Amino acid sequence: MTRFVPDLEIDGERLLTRLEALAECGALTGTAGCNRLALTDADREGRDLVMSWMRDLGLAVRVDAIGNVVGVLEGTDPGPPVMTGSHIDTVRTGGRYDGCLGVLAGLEVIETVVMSGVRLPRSLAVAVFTNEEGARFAPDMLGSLVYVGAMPVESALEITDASRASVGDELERIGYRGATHCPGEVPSAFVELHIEQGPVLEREGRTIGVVTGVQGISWTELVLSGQSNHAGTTPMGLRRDPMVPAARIAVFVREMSDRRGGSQVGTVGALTANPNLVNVVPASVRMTVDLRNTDDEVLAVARAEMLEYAERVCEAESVRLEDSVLAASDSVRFDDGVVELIGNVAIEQGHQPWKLPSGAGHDAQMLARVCPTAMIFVPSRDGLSHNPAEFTEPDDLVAGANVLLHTLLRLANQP
Ligand code: HGY
Ligand code: MN
Ligand code: MN
Repeated sequence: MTRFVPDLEIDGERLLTRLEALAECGALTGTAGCNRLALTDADREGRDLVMSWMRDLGLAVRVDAIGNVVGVLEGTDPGPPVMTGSHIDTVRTGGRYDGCLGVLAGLEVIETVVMSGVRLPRSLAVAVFTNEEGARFAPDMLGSLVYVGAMPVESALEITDASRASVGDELERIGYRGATHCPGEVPSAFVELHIEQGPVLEREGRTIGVVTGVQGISWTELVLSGQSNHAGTTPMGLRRDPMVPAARIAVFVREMSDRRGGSQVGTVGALTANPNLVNVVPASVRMTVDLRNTDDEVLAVARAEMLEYAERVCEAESVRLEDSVLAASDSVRFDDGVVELIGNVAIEQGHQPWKLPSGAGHDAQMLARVCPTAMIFVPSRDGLSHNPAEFTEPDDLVAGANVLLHTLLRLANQP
């Protein structure tokens, strides 16, 4: 017998306590934030903690070949699960809610169902996807990309970080190179709860955001090679200094994004000189360019314009330019039915939901390739994220988890 129990609510205290406990793994001392880069010891600590909660709940827990962890509460009927989840890896100076809210709220929803004794037709699954951030191993959303079959696991395992450590070796080292096959089981639907990481919900005074899609993302690595030389003895006219075109490119990315307007954003987040010494004209400079836009064609033109400019300024300095793609994901439009369901559930719970696209990348944009998918946002204070001061009001965290609960209950009751 299956029934929809309208009065179920999550245990807010349990959710908030777990968010605090997870934030201790890789805590950035003196801040509220975390450094839990993918596949580091801190990431393992966080994974172990979340897996212990899944096991204590009696879920069937699987670890797949790219380290994705999936906990499943079996339904009464055969068939694919309704899935939720997100990631627990962070950037080096991350906050405590980015990704973690989606994983722990998903676990909380399942625990609420277990404690209620309600048996649902469909299974409920909560996933911890590997390396969503892409901060250590590019591209981002790597675990969910492999889960949906968009990248062979063999290729993903060979990806290396700046110290040449590979994903495969690091998974082995932390004990998360699992046996479960990739691609993973296609869910009947996927819903991800996440902090907005932007200023919109706070500006509009809304608690619940219904996410309509994710913008396109392009990450490019540029390596500019000139000639290292003595800072004091080398006349300016004889220099082949890669730092000069690098600086010009960084300013160009800002000016091009401002000029294009609309949803165009551009960031030079990483720039390293080699040998990076005060009295040496650099031999080379490695830098990254993150461009995003809701329109894939405009994004492609913006990237081409940036590369054309980079070639021009490098040539003027007799500097060699090498460019490579670190990440490229098209924009994604979420499923109208799931978007509508989330909006209806939010309204039933007394909210005035606000529809918006996501500026940040999420695992949901990969799951959207294989099943009906959408996301729920809750506000970020001052729109801040990828910053230890990232903060969302506890009431908003709990409100988002309750909208997730009833969205998943509806989906799990569907034949
Ligand atoms: O870069 C992103 O948007 C995500 O945080 N990985
Ligand atoms: Mn995230
Ligand atoms: Mn992030």
